[in-house]
Parts: sequence; C-alpha cells; structure tokens
Amino acid sequence: MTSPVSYELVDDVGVITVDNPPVNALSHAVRQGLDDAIQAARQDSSRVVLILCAGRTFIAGADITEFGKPPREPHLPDLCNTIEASPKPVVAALHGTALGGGLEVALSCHYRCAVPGAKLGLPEVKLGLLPGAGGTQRLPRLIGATAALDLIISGNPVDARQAANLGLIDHVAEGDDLREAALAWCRELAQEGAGRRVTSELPVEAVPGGTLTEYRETLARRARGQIAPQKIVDCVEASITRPFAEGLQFEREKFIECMQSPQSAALRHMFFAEREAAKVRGLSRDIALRDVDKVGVIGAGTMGSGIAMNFANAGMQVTLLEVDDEALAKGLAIIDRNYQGSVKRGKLSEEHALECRARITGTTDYESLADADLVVEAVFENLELKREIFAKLDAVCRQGAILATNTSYQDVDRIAAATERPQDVIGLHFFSPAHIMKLLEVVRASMTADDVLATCMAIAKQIRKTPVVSGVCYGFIGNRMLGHYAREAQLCVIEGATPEQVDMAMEDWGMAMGPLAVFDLAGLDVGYKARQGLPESERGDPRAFRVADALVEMQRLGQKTAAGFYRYDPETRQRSSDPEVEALIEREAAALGVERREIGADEIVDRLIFALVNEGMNILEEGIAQRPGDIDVVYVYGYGFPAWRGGPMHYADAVGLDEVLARVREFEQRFGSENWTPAPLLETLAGEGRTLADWAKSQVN
Ligand code: 3H9
Repeated sequence: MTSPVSYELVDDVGVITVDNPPVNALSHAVRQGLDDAIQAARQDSSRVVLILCAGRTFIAGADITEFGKPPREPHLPDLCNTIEASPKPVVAALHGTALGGGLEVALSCHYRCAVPGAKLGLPEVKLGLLPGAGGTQRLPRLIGATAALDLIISGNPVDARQAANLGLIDHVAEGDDLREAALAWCRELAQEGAGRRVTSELPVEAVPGGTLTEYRETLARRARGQIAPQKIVDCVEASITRPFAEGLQFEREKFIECMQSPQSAALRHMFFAEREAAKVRGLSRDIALRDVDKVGVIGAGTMGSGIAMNFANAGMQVTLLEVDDEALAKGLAIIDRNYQGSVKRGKLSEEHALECRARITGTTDYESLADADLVVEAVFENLELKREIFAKLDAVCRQGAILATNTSYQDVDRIAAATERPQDVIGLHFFSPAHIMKLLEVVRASMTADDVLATCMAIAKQIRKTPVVSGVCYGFIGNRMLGHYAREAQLCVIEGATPEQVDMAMEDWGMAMGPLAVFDLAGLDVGYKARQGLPESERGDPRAFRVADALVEMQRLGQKTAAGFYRYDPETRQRSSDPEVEALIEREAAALGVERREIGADEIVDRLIFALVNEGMNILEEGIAQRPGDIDVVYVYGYGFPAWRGGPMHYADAVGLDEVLARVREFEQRFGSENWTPAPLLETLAGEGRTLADWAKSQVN
C-alpha cells in the first residue's frame, strides 16, 4: 500500500507532503509516514525540513474514526517529540484548517508559516477531549498560559493574522502558491543559518494569582457538567508548575480519562451524526442540483425576516413579500434591527452587514416572485391560508422553481396538493430565531422530487444550517417528540412539582433551558390558540394544559407580558417564582381531582427524557427519521439538548435500552397506557439486548 506521506529533496529542503483526503487526518499510516520521512530527512543533505499538505487543508486533527480502537504506534505524542527532536530545523506550512493533532504537529515544528486564510485551533474540547499530543504543554510556552487557555477552552480557531499576533506562527505566506512561498522562506531560514527553536524548552510565564480559579469557576457555570474543560485548566496549570516531560505525562493521563468518558463518546457520536444527517438514504450523490440564486420569502414576521437574512447572508438575492406596505415595513425593520444586533455583537462587520441587507428587497406583489428559484412561505400556521398561497405561487412562479413551506406542524402533502406541481414542493422548517438557530428540518413530502430534496440539502449547507430530513407527520421529528416532553413537564407541575423544580431538574441535567421557561419564551398564547382551534375531545389530557390555559386567560402570556409560569424582571428578564402561579396550580389540581405529592428530580428527568425517547422510537419505526443520529441532531441543534449527552437516542443507548424499557413500563403502570405505551421498537431491541446504534447499522443505507 502506498503511503499517504511522501518525501523528496528539493535543493536543500527536505519536503514532506501529507496527502490523506479529505482532511489529512492523522491516521496510523500518516503517523508512520511522517515518522519515516523525518528519519529520511536526518540521513540526507537537506538543511531544512518542510511539512505541508496536499488538498484542501493542513492536517485537521487525529483520525477520529480510530478513537476507541486499540492504539497503534507511532503514537501522536511520540511523533511530535520526534519532530521536535529533529537535528535540522523543521518548518510547518499551514493552509485550510490546522486543527487538533494537526496544530500539535505544527507546534512541535521549529517554525510555522500559514496562508492568510488558514484557520488554526485546538477543537478537542468539542469532542469532550483535550489536546493529547502536547498541545496543552507547548501552546502555553509559545503564546502564554491565558491565551492558550482561551484558545483550548473555546475550541474555536483563529485566523493566520490573529495567530501571527499571538506568536503562534512566525510568518504569513502571501501569494497563491503555498509550496513555493514556504520553500522560499525555508531557503531564507537556511541562508540566515536559523537554528532549531524547540517549543518545549521555552519557559512558561506564571499567571497572576487567582487566574486559574477564575477559569474553573467560570467553567463550572458556562460548561456545567462537562469534564474536559476543567481538565484542560488542570493541564495548563501543569505546564506552569511542572517540567515539560512531566506535564506531557499528566496531559496523557487526562486525555485518556476524557477519551474513555461517556461525554466524549456522546460528542464524537454527535460529530458523525451531524455529517451523516446531511446524507439522504437512497439518493445518488451525483444527482444534478437545481440552481438557486434568487429566493422569495412570503411573510415578513419574525420568522420570515430571519429566514430572508439566511439567504442574503449566503449571497443570494431575496424578495420578501407581505400583504401590505405597513406589514412589509415592519418586517424590513426587524431585519435592520437584527443586522444592527449582529454588528454590535461583533458577528458581522458594518460593511458586510450593509452588503447583506442590500440583497433584500420588499414587495407586495406575487408577480415579483415570477423568476425566483426558491420560494419559502413563512406565514402563520393556517393550512387553508398556506394552500391559498401555494395555489398563487403555482400560478406565478416559473417552472422548476422550488416551493417550500416553513410550517412547524401542517401536512406538507396537503399543501403540495394545492399546486399542479407537488414534485416541486417541500417543507423547510426553520427554528426561531431563524437567522441564528442551526437546525433545519427538511420535510420530504410524498411527491417531492429527488433533485428538489438534494438541492435543499445543499442549500442548507450554503446557508450554514444543519439539515435533517423528516417525513410528513404532525410536528415532524422535533415538535412531535416535544409534545410528549411538554406533556410530562406540565403533568409534573399539576401532580406536585413547582415550575422551578421542573426547570431546575432539567437544567441541572444539562438542558439549555427548562421546559416551562421555554414555554414562557415562546409565548403561552401559541399553544392556547392551537387548542382553541380543536374540538374539546381532541385537546388531550386537561391535566397537561389546564394551568397553561388558565395563565393565558389571566393575560400571563410569558416573557412578552413579563409574566407566565414565572414573573420576569422587565429590565433583566430574570425569572422568579410567583406565589400567584403556585396558588393557581393548587386550585387547578383540586378542580381536576389531582392529589399533589413531592416529585424528585430523578423522576422529572426520566419522565421527560424517556417520553422523548419512546416517541423517537416510534418515529424511527415509521421511517419519519432516517436514523437515530438524525433525531439526536434535531434535539441538540434545535431544542437545547446537551451535546455532551449525545441527543436523546444516544442517551437511551448509554443508559441501556432494557433499563429505559423498564422505566417506561413502570410509568405505564403508574400513569396509564394512554401516555406510556412502550414503543414496539424499544421492546424489540431491549428484548434482543441490542442498541439503537447497532440497529442503525443494520438498516439499508
Ligand atoms: C485530536 O486531534 C486529538 C489530539 O489532540 C490528540 C490525539 C492523541 N478524523 O466536516 P466535513 C471527515 S481530536 C476523521 O464534512 P468540512 C468527516 O467525517 C481531532 N474524519 O468537511 C467527513 O467525512 P464524510 C481534532 C474526519 O469541509 C469528511 O472528513 N480535530 C475528521 O465542512 C469531511 O468533513 C477536529 O476536531 C477527523 N479528524 O469541514 C476537526 N475530520 O465525507 C474535526 C473530518 O464521510 N473536523 N473528517 O462525511 C472538522 O472540524 C471539519 O471536518 C473540518 C472540515 C473543519 C476539518
């Protein structure tokens, strides 16, 4: 087998090229090839050694697919030491993304240069890990302990200019040809007689007293429950207090602890699940995509305005349609405010924000959408209204245009049936705020053409969303499951827990926000209106919504009225419990004949999370979601589920499906089978002693 690493002598520069597509990950073959090449360079007449990469990027890290398998020599930390020990100066030339183990290789070189567009970072923390090949020991020596902590804890990359300012690289290589620029710099270094600069021999400056404690305390709040960030602080502390070799050994131990943790397993699962979710089963990768440059958005409310921004930010022309000038002006004002907010928060430069904003124009005339390549309808949730709009679009839009609905619940097949071209109709379910949230549920209706689906998956990437395909059902993947989670949250309240107890239990467990606080944020009137539209017999169990309805009837609509399940400080939006709500809950419970009792945090968590899991199982069996990992992506990116628990379906595997089933059966016994019938797939897999991950592998790809 040919090695992915080649070595050649170019005049007096020994050039090592890594060529391991797609991202030059440090597989065993790459590590071996680098080790061999460094040895070869020792033997020849080279004066300087250059490491660079073919393809789109410098080494983007260790090969994550090898994690969890028996490690094979040469190990990465040893390879980094070998590179650093080279008797000839070694130069790394970076382009694309020099990440994780890739940056650690560069840190063990004696000099580093990068093209201006290169990104450099140590993102291990996002995989529940810490840099395990000397990164926590060499980086503080190179750029200082606090700068190193910030880089490693955030996991976010810096660009070449920032890297140069930090002292992370020595030279920015201008021009289009990195190899030529790097070779020229290597020759300069050789001519100057520049010697080896050994990062591990540099001293680490002590940090002011209390700095590390502050980091630990901040992380205990911001990265609640996560182990890797705290261990990163321990390792950087070791870089200050211990000699290099000891620090490296300490880092190794902490790295292995992280690697073996369920948190890292969950985050690695999420890494692959996100990429897998972008692939549609049964769809050819070579399918010809439709061109999308001009986009129409119907409805300039909060949702439509946010949706319009996504496309404009990706360079597309957007026409935003409203019923009249006043509504349109309101929508455009929301967009202006959002852009101003992005500039204020440093997310966009003023110039870039203006450029994006200029791509959005308003209209009140459907004819303006005649040449759109994609139209996204984002009006309020009313099936008949949506069907009317689609009939109009059918009349005005050019043939081949993609017609999408941003519905959260409605039947996309029925919307498609309002047109003569159901093959061009699809659901694109954005999450609020639409210009920020990463999740996009792409709803494949029964007649949606393959190229329409493939085009929408590609557009999702262009507008920086994480797409997940869903079949048609009430609420699709996310909201259908949420219905069960929300029901249990409200049942816990009427049965005896306070809103605060329910929310704290879920937030302590890792949810970004407790369910009742989420209802307050979204507005309690939304669910109320939806229920009022249904005949009483279809509204479900009154114990699960009576309190929410009573709050709406008291004009407590949530955050927007500064009162809902909680009271809100109008300035800070800080929530606090409200005795008035507690009295209301008592009254409603008595009226419904519910005897209240103490409910512990464990019961709250299990009821809410296993309600999600059980419905997720039904969704998988019905083929609404393609894979368990897709559901996990929906929950982590759309509903604030902690990534370090890997999404509800991965979490169920981690707990053990037999245990999940036992708990669901217990709830069935205690609370009745209407809400708690074990999903057949859960029963089957638990009975066979299998995991969902194992089941997913056995499904046709
Ligand atoms: C580490 O380095 C630990 C060390 O400190 C210590 C070790 C002892 N391995 O994302 P894309 C695959 S931890 C294996 O769609 P993009 C990916 O699955 C690592 N495979 O492209 C996908 O495969 P497929 C630290 C990898 O252009 C394909 O490459 N490094 C790896 O949007 C394309 O990926 C990181 O955490 C990998 N390391 O983004 C970086 N990386 O086509 C992780 C990617 O079959 N990677 N693949 O679906 C990334 O952040 C992005 O992939 C990157 C490219 C920015 C590089």
